[in-house]
Amino acid sequence: MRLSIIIPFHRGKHFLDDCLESLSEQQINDYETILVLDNVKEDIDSLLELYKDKLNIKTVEINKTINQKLYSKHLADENDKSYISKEELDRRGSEYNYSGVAAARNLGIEKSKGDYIFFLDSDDYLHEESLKKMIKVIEDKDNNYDIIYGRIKKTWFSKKVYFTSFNKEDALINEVDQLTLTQLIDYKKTLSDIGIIGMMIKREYLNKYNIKFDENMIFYSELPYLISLINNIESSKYVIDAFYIKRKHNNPIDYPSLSQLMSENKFKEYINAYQIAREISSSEDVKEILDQKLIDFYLDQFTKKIRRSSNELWRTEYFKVMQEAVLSINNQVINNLTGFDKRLVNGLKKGNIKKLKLLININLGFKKLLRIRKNKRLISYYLYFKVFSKKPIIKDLVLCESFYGKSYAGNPKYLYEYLSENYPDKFKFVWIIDKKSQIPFKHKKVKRFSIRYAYYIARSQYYIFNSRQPEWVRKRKGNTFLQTWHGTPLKRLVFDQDEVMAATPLYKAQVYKQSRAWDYLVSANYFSTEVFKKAFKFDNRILEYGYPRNDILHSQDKEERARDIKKKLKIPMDKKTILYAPTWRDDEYYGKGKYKFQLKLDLQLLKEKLGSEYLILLRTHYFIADSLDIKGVEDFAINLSKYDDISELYLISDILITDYSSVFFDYANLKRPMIFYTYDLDKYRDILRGFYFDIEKELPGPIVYTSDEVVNSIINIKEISEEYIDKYELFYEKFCGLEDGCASRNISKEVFNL
Ligand code: C2G
Repeated sequence: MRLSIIIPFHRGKHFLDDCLESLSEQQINDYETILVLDNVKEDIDSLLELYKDKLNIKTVEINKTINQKLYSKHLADENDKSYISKEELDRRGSEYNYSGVAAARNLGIEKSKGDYIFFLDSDDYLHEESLKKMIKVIEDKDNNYDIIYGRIKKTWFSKKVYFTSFNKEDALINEVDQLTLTQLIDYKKTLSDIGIIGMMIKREYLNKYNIKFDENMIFYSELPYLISLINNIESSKYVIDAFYIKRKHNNPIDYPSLSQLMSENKFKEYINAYQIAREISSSEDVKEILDQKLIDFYLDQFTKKIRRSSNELWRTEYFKVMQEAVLSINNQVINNLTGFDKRLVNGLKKGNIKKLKLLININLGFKKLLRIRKNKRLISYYLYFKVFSKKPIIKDLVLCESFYGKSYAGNPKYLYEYLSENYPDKFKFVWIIDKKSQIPFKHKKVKRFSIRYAYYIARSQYYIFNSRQPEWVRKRKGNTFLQTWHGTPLKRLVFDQDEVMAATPLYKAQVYKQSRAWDYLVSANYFSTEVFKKAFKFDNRILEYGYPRNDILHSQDKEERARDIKKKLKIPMDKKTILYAPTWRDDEYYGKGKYKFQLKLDLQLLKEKLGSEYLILLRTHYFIADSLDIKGVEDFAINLSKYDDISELYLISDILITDYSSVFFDYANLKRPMIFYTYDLDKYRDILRGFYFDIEKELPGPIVYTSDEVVNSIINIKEISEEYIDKYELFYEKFCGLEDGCASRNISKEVFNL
């Protein structure tokens, strides 16, 4: 047997699927895959069945095996303290639900037969040529390398998504092509990044020096292991184009990575791993690199814990551990430090926690000042925590926000207007809004993240928001948070999303934290209710009364309102109107909340074919930063992307063109025709987002892919509407069935006890 691939597995079947699939694409033969099962709770039988023969998979169950034969062998070797004890194994089983990768990897190696060992993690995957390239190098008789290692690329994405846009040449730009093992260690940002994944090692070499993972460690066993590996190395090689893809985990709630797991012992183990690694290292250069990284850890992370952590251990027990570690490091490393860094390290060495705390405060305060100069928001945060949150909550003060302060619109607008009109003296209102919108009734306006915003977000009793509040906002006793949300979901949300392709990959963890503060969540239909419960892991009160913003679509005077809006927008009354309101694309952005949009509708063509009868109203999503180009069609197209409230635009539109946006669920309340212009359907549905239902079956209008088809659909809109009558009925029943024009009243009554 040439090669043994060692994979420890604890949880995350979807990760493992990608991992095994990537192995099945390797162009190699004569290998075995050792899958070490560490307290696995998921059912992976069918997955294994699929790959078992192809990948020559051998499974080993860690608990069973250690308890049975191997464990007695472990015990027999009493001098060998690196093996896990039965008590420890059981303890870990109950505390973490697993035994740890160190034990799993040792076991995997023991059970394997290959001449070379390759370390692959079950949540990672490989480029199809990686193993072939590595084997070629390790079998090179002229050089006789003991260890070879490839290029690790990090990603948030699944294999399919990652390789869709992968280009080998691009991946190698700015990469050095020679890298010694010492340089590799230096290259890593922190001590915890130093590891052995993606390495191929000769078994002969491991045996010769009896190198094993220290099973006493849960988190950081790779660091000392790697150091003992390289201590005796004579010859190793970097294979730059053997790509190992390491996945970052975007769902630390259900599938935390090792680095995302929390434990009381973690810090001590970190220092312990460093100390062992340093002690056993035979290279002064390596020792110095490790020392430097320990100092970086102290300066970047530990000092913050001393200052802020609510856990006293950081200032007592852990402080001593840190001090002891730093006391024994190379003086040269400390001598090279300058300014505050040097003083902070010396402060630690002296061990006066009071003085050190003062120094840290000055240092971090100074750094903060520099940051405040660049980022004025920090003053607001500071006042929020230090001053405003300490003052009492103001009774009946209601804070409203729609679309992150971008517009006066959505459910909060209609709830606010209902409350203002019907209970004029009961509440005081503050609107978070960044532009100069006209807002009726008595209220105050504040800009998002301003100092006044920080004041009201700390002191309001009620919040009515339709999107997420900032992560740093703390819910106070006495607060009521009404989250109205902003649409019925077609696109998969939060925990139902396999991938988070948008600009904020840690979206799942953020939303989880934010949604814990919501007391009420508004749902427009039973379908949304079921989705929200699961997608947000939401178990507070869900209000099923329809959407307040849809009340006007059922109002008696909607014709009159439409005329007024048209007049205000100077839209000629003799023309029919088409509203084009597409959504945003998760993968096309300049940055958080700033998305690109390219108009794929041929306005020139539409004008030519439809211009005599229609006008088109263009409306981009509030995340879109690009502005639409309507040069040459100004007499046919009106850009209303900046208009506050899309619900008013529904009233004045005879036909809607959209794509995957939730606008169609609302527009359907009017029972007017809809066309779905989904030019990028395959990518959007299968890669970017995923849908909750089969749009081909359920949407109450034609799904089209070209501007020509859009034009044809509009020309034949009468026939098309008739064709879709039945589907429209079903769709209306399912998504608009709860709407009766009284959502604002019903929700207000319940939330505000009216
Ligand atoms: N919207 C708008 N103009 C657009 C698109 C959307 O004004 N061109 C508004 C509508 O009120 C819509 C809301 O923004 O209902 C949400 O937009 P979506 O396109 O559905 O996208 P998203 O913000 O991702 O919300 O559960 C719903 C989902 O979260 C979708």
